[in-house]
Amino acid sequence: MSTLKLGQMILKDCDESRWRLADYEARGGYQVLRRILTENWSQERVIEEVKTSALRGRGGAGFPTGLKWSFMPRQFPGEKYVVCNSDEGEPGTFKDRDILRYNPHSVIEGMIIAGYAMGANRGYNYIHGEIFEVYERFEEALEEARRAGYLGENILGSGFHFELYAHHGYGAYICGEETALLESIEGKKGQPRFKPPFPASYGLYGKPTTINNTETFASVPFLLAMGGEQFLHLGKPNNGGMKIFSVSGHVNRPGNYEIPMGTPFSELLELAGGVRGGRKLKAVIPGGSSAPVVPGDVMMECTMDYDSIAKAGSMLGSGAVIVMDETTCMVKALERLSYFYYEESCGQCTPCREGTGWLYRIVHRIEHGQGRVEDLELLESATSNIMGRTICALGDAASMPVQSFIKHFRDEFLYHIEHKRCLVPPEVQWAGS
Ligand code: L3W
Ligand code: SF4
Repeated sequence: MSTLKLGQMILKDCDESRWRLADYEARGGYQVLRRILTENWSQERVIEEVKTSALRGRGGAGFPTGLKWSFMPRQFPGEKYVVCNSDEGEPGTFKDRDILRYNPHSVIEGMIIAGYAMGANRGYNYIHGEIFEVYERFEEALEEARRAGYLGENILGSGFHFELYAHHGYGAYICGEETALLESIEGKKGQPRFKPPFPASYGLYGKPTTINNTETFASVPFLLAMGGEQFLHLGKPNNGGMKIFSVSGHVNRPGNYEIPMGTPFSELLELAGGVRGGRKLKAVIPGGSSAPVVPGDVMMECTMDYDSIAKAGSMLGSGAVIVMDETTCMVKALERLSYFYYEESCGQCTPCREGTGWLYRIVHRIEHGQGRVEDLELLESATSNIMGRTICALGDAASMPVQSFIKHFRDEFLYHIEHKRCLVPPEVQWAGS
């Protein structure tokens, strides 16, 4: 069953039968690349348009794309790389696989343009290890692009050359962290590096590298076709363009919805068919499992953009919206999430390796009727000893759900500890699938 429910830009007019090169070209695909190359645009002009558009990184951090591109030392004499992060593995995320499934050429065109703008001639797309069919499709799309002269030597007679390779991961969540991803492409164990140096100065094989998310690259041809200014106005100031939201959990129509940045959450919920069974909205995780949970009533006042969600104390992240209704046991939901981070820690630094295990075991015992009154304080202290003391963001990502679940649903945790059972009767409970 298709998870694509509404496409307005990248996923517009796309489906299982319309992903090939001819379909993309019929929708205007590769026209922007052709214009840039035949009109001999300067690298600065491309980067300025991307800056004007206020396109922000769609992988989680929301870092301004144009600014990131401007960090690349374009005059660096050796090899430089452009890398696409398609290692989508966080609970709740499922948008990048739909882009690669239904519009792989938008990613390819975006990466070629990025290579041109930053003076890089080689790119890699790192695809998550549990979506083999998407990897195979991307390989087919690459072959189509090569045959049509969009990839390889002397692209469209311009003298510019760019080669692009697909790389298959093996399903470790940590390989979605940008420097672990680079290690993995290099054939090493996928463990994050210390930053700085950032990949812009020391990236793949130690060379300047720019890494963007799949949706970020796929947005580039569209923003350049309409112009940075118009792309910006699709959304809100500082939050340009459209964004794909992957809505899952207790809604009637889970799936991917591509809508303007700044759309009220209530409208997105309505598009997704509303809360299942007409029940009350209890809570929402608005940006993938590492984003803090937001109570339902607060979320109903938010718009779907980086700034509004940050004001509500959370993160838009990669746009994976997990909806929970009143039947959700928040302790059980947190137990699931904590297990994920414990399982996926790469083990390199002590606070994360040991701490994620602590978090999981404490939440597990609360859920299973063996919690102690001092456990909530212990959880709070463990998270503050993890946050900011690790090499990569996984330590923070494991801690933020714990802190926010306790902050907003403390009574429910206390009830579990006191009564050794859940506030929500087990027969109506749901804690994710
Ligand atoms: C050069 C500087 N470059 C920053 C670059 C940096 C990176 C980007 C953002 O984590 C988050 C994480 C997850 N000179 C620079 C610079 N950069 N300063 O800008 O950097 P950063 O460190 O803020 O973020 P990150 O390490 O990329 C990403 C969160 O996203 N997340 C994860 C979602 C997971 C998925 C998935 O499974 N697909 O999307 C969701 O919220 O927790 O905080 O490129 O190099 N001075
Ligand atoms: Fe590995 Fe966790 Fe340290 Fe990240 S924070 S490097 S996942 S041990």
